[in-house]
Amino acid sequence: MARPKLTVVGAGNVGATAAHWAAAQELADVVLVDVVEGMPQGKALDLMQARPIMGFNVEIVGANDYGPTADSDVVIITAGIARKPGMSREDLINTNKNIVAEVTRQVVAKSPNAFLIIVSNPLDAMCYVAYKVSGFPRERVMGMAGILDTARYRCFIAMELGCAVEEIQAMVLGGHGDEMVPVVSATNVSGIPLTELLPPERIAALVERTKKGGGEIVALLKTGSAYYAPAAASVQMAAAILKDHKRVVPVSAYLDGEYGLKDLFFGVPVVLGAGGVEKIIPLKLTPEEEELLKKSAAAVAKTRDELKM
Ligand code: TXD
Repeated sequence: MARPKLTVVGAGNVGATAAHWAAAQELADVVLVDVVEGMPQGKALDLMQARPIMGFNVEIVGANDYGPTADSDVVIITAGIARKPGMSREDLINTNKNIVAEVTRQVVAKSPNAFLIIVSNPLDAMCYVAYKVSGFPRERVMGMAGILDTARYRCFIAMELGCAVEEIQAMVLGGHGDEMVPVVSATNVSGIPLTELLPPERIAALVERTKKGGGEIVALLKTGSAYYAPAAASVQMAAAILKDHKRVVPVSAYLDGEYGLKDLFFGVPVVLGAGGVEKIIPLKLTPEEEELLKKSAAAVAKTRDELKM
């Protein structure tokens, strides 16, 4: 039986790291595409040469064209520019809109049945671009943000409590911007509500750090944004689809009335499996959380409108 094919467009920090992790877990054969001549080929060859040492057996190829991507099962799109200190994700909109539109056109011409996982920022708006340009059904177009933001939140809680990260169950919903909503009412530690383990002011501090989690790393790196955790989150989504894991995770999904929102990509809990976004799960929120989610939706809708699509 042929192995599945995963294409990663943009062989920069997130893309190359995603290729690395996908290959290391033998998830699929990997095609790395970038506009920079020789770079994706070089990274692919380097990864191929890591195989005898690390002991994984998949093919990794690099390309500057879409020929080798034909009939991909899943395509992760990371192409575009990343934030530098002082920039918001929204500052990237004009450059990345054109890049994501062009990449999507090329991808769908070769892989009409693929699932698209968008990573480029501003995330929810770039999902909208890929959705419109691809013409794919909404189950097959989604954005990676919620798994990453939730991982940051879980990480900060585990650090605070001095317990294993696996014990923290949580959800960060809404747009992938400063208005994202870590849902405290849905946060527990092995079933114990977080509110029973930490005082409100400590929880508020962890929520705040989560919301600014991407910016904290941009400020430290100075030349770009985070990539290890973003790549890991993207690969988890690809794995959920390729292996029909039916994970219940937050992703940016196209809403058509769910959560009271229409024609908008927004971070919500979904079931992610072989059918892509198989189900959007409604969540009971506190009135305060509802209010925060509304604010986040307004910010995402504003960015979508700036696309003029
Ligand atoms: O949570 C999330 N969704 C995110 C999003 C987390 C981390 C990074 N996030 C965004 O992903 C970030 O704001 C950027 O918009 C993308 C990619 O971030 P990365 O850190 O990987 O940026 P790099 O290292 O600059 O890589 C981008 C690559 C680079 O090699 C370019 O040459 C390439 O994209 N690129 C293209 N490839 C193919 N086709 C076209 N047109 C193209 N244009 C640029």
